[in-house]
Amino acid sequence: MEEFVNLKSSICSFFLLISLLGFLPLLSAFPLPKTHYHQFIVQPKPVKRLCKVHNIITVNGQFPGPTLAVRDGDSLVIKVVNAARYNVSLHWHGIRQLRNPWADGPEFITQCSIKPGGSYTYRFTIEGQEGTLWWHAHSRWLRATVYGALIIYPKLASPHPFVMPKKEFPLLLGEWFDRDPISVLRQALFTGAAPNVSDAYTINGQPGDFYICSKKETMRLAVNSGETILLRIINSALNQELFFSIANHQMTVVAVDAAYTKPFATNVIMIGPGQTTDVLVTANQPPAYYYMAATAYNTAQNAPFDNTTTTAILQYNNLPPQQNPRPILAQLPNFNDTPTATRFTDQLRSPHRVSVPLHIDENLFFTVGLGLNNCTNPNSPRCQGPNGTRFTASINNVSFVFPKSNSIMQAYYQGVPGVFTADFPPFPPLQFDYTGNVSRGLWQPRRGTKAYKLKYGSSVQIVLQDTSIVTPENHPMHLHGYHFYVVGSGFGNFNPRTDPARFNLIDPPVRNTIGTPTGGWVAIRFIADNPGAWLMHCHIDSHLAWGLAMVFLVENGEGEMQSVIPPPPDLPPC
Ligand SMILES: *[C@@H]1O[C@H](CO)[C@@H](O)[C@H](O)[C@H]1NC(C)=O
Ligand SMILES: *[C@@H]1O[C@H](CO)[C@@H](O)[C@H](O)[C@H]1NC(C)=O
Ligand SMILES: *[C@@H]1O[C@H](CO)[C@@H](O)[C@H](O)[C@H]1NC(C)=O
Ligand SMILES: *[C@@H]1O[C@H](CO)[C@@H](O)[C@H](O)[C@H]1NC(C)=O
Ligand SMILES: *[C@@H]1O[C@H](CO)[C@@H](O)[C@H](O)[C@H]1NC(C)=O
Ligand SMILES: *[C@@H]1O[C@H](CO)[C@@H](O)[C@H](O)[C@H]1NC(C)=O
Ligand SMILES: *[C@@H]1O[C@H](CO)[C@@H](O)[C@H](O)[C@H]1NC(C)=O
Ligand SMILES: [Cu+2]
Repeated sequence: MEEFVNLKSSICSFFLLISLLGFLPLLSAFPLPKTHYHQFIVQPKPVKRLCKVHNIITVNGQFPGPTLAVRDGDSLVIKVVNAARYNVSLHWHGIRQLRNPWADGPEFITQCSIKPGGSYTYRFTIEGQEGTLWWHAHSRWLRATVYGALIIYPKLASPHPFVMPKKEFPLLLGEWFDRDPISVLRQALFTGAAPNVSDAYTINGQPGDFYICSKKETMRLAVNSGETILLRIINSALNQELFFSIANHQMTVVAVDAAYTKPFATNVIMIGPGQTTDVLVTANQPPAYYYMAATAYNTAQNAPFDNTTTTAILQYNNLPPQQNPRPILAQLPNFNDTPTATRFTDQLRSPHRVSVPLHIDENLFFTVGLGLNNCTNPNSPRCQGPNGTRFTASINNVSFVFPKSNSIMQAYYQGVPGVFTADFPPFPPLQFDYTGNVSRGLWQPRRGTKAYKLKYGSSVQIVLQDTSIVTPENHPMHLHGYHFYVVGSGFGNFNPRTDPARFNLIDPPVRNTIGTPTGGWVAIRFIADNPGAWLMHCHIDSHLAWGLAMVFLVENGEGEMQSVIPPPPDLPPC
């Protein structure tokens, strides 16, 4: 730690000296990347929400956790100390972690978790990324309360592609359980039924005016009439896609998932767990208080969901005297308004022409969806899913089972057999009418810890196809270690003969998490230029727990800079 401090203070005095001498132009001509040192203590903290005190798991006692703010090119050194009673690991969502899967975080994929009393230092460098990302626990359901924003500013000399407002605010949308979220998961995994839904949504940890005992703490943003602000909206909810809007104000979308977009104006955004959306908002309405609100976009049929609404307040400074400060209500779409969700996502475009891979080496077709496991004794307390079954989920009919005693990356790197197999299927074992009336006999997937190997540098297309098994549903799919181009999407079954002709190969958006439309498909492309073991999974954590995941094993390339770096000495023991 001492060397950190010394290094930091010497860098600081260097900067101080330079600026004192008035050499700022020199500094911006040769911007120096910085290393940011942080200590994250994972610890319980009593927090009162909805009239009750819960001892939640936090980082440094903060909820939401600390915001990390860095520049492109900077490095982060984050010592995570586990002072909680759960195993924990942290994931830096959307950071590419080039050649450095050891810092990615998902437990049993790239590392074993940090045991209570243990610690692990995540070290990584931001390479060519700017915008809004976030970090969260990637172990069981700890991310219900263990999350925070990760903001990457452009390098010193390089401007934003839009006029950067003076004021900016991260808005972390979350989900609050009026009980210990780990026990909610534990109960669901025992009974086989769907987990209890949350009791509130939150904005920066606060439920807002529409919930009991919450009004005093509602999150407020003060704005001056006429000014423009940047909102960095992050969906950190555990299990729910959300609509977000602001009363009487349009939003101009400028980035998603730390990738800039062609700006467009909208009254509402749809944001899935794992995704981020940056919007500009101009305070161009009569001075008053306006609600910012989020509520569920829910596509699963006959399934209970949290149908409450969270709010924060956009409040104008200098209200005229006697102005009634009761906030103006925000308009939100109906819970199942798929046309509005689709209209929003269909508008996303990269700002300019981008270099989409045109020649495809790996043409993958993945069915994603739920399933039901039959029980020998349907009356068992462990079979409380529909008609005495247990819920499951799969990709290409393989329900992913996490290893229990090693991580896939360590097993791969050290050549330890028996942890996983590299035979994940590139297409479903059976062709059927995926979004039609699927015969009940096909609803039970097989279990497996399977990875799919990719050659370094290969160009990959994945068509993610939702199924109607149990229910059609929008699944927000997240790929670790990469971002990808979203080249096309549609409803019904993907047609390989006609649909590719409509792909956007000019200016498709770049993302790290993409919703598979309910009863539809989405196509993504990327170059496999980052060696390592990379999880792809549904970011609805109940689906992840049921097995909606798979792993890409990207092999080392031949060049010196194309191989995974050696694991750090303090990687947690398995
Ligand atoms: C933590 O993980 C280890 C295996 O890595 C397991 O043996 C232990 O029971 C876990 N502890 C808790 C508290 O979950
Ligand atoms: C889930 O909800 C049911 C019904 O409200 C309740 O009995 C049960 O205790 C809840 N589960 C947990 C883990 O709190
Ligand atoms: C929300 O769901 C509850 C039951 O789950 C129901 O009683 C209530 O009417 C619903 N509210 C709205 C606004 O749909
Ligand atoms: C459960 O059984 C009932 C009656 O046989 C049937 O109508 C329903 O579709 C079944 N539900 C599921 C999810 O299989
Ligand atoms: C779905 O197929 C089953 C048998 O294949 C049939 O009994 C059922 O009526 C069909 N349901 C619908 C909605 O078409
Ligand atoms: C599971 O049970 C359902 C209805 O009871 C049956 O239609 C289906 O074929 C069974 N699936 C398997 C894999 O046994
Ligand atoms: C999935 O695999 C199981 C077991 O092999 C089989 O019973 C089922 O029909 C398969 N379902 C699909 C959709 O391929
Ligand atoms: Cu899902």
